Amino acid sequence: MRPIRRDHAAKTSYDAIVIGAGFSGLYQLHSLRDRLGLSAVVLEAADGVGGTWYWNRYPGARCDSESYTYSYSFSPELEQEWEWSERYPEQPEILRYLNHVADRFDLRRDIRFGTRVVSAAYDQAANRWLVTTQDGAVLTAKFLITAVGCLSSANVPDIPGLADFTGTWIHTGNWPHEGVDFAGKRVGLIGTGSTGIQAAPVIAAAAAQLTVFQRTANYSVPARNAPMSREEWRGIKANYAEHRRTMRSTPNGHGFTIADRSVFDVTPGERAAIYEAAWEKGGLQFRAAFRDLLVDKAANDTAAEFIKAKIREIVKDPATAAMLADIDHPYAAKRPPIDTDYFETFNRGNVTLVDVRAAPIARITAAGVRTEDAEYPLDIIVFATGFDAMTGPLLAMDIRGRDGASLREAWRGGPWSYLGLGVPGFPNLFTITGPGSPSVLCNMPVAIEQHVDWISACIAHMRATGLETVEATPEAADRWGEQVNAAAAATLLPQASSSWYLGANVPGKPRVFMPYAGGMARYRTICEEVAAEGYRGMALGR
Ligand code: N01
Repeated sequence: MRPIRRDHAAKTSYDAIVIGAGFSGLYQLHSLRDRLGLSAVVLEAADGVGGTWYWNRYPGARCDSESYTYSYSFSPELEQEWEWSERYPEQPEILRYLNHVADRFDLRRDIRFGTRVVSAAYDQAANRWLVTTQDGAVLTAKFLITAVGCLSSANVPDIPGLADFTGTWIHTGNWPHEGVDFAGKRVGLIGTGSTGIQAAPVIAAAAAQLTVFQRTANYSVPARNAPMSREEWRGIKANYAEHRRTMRSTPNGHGFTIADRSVFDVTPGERAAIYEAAWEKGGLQFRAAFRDLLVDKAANDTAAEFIKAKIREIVKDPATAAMLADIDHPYAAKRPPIDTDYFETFNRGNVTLVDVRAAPIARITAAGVRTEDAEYPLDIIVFATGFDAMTGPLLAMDIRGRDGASLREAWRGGPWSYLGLGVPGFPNLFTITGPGSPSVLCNMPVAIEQHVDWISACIAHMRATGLETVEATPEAADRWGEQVNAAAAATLLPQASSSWYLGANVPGKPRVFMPYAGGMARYRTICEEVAAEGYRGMALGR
């Protein structure tokens, strides 16, 4: 029997409001509505589902998790019916997958598209969240769940003169749906993070000229993307349960485990052979070649040197190679990109690398980009300049908790959260993959499903026991903050001083290491213990 269609235009009161219809919001809606029987609505700014994969349509956009691991695990039927075409899924295919999920679980009828949330305020007397959308509508719910993603607030740097540019400029995170025609164009690409590294080879192949403006040189390992065969899929599908167990048991939620050996357990010759094999295999797995790469600088140096030597070997022009290999941070201390022919791209006759650390961009002119020592005429500028990560998407909304206190104010010194899930002073607000959780340090679907399951179980518990409010206590958030800091300090991650993990890419943003670096498996156990101990660290009210 088909469910009765709800008239969203008339309905304004729900048990739960979810913000965002990406990976998180879709599963959260399914969990609340179809498992717990709650009335729930998803408010989504875009005209379709997909979140990050709806917006990031830039050329070369592809996931760096292996496709069989970049999917939901909650439905064995879904698992069996979907096959990815490549080792790493491309953006259009991921968007197809998420649309398939939305249809398969009949989710669209409870999603309001084209609906941007501007504010949310907790009404203490009524124990309701009042959520206001850009068009002025007000919806209310007992529970408010943010599913806004970690990397959804595009960061366009405030470079003087951008308004004067007579060509076209685009941020990769807001890519036009109709695409961009690079044929015959002089293109400038600003940024060499994961996005710039994915986009550069594809733009170079289409454009007349590509100028890459590099401020911080970056490591990258070949993805070794390839089509996947029916045989491979048969094997994966037959062993999905085992794959999922592996993914849940590792620190990073991927389908591989970290080798249980130190860089210094092996001879230099053996080490070189291990790195060579990992380079040939490709992908993020490179960082799992030894267990101490992310915790011991001397160990990390060996991986860093290996990759730098590869860059010098691949890139023919020695000056360009030197610029690309002049990397100032430990390997994987910034999110490590993987690529398809990134370094090879600099061997093309139509590609130029410009060092904007040596001579920074002074301004954008009507004709292009002017650095402190040269002018680069351009038709198109592509900003691959990243995001106001993790806190940005939450603080883009005016969220107010008890007594009208604002989240922006509460987080003035950096995110203050318990488990990255709940914020003191903001009852019945849950933040999926919020700051303080493993999130971006984990294969995202694994982190997302763990959060959605935990939140859904918490709400089910409240309903079963007649609880009305759940709220992180300040003491628990303080203690968790100490654990987040300690986990980061035990690794080399904070050593990348320009990293978005630290908020360092956004002027004025507090420098706080935001994700929990203690590992997804450990985090999962902590969350399970918290729940088993009656939601330790959370105040529960009737
Ligand atoms: O952004 P970034 P991204 N002048 O912040 C430079 C995920 N992702 O979009 O390092 C000149 O990493 C900046 O330079 P610097 C993934 O988690 C995943 O590439 O600040 N340059 C840097 O080079 C990733 O980490 C996939 O000195 C400026 C670049 O812009 C995250 O998204 C694919 C500048 C920004 O790099 C973000 O990646 C793509 C300026 N004023 C992304 N401002 C997958 O494969 C900034 N830069 C899943």
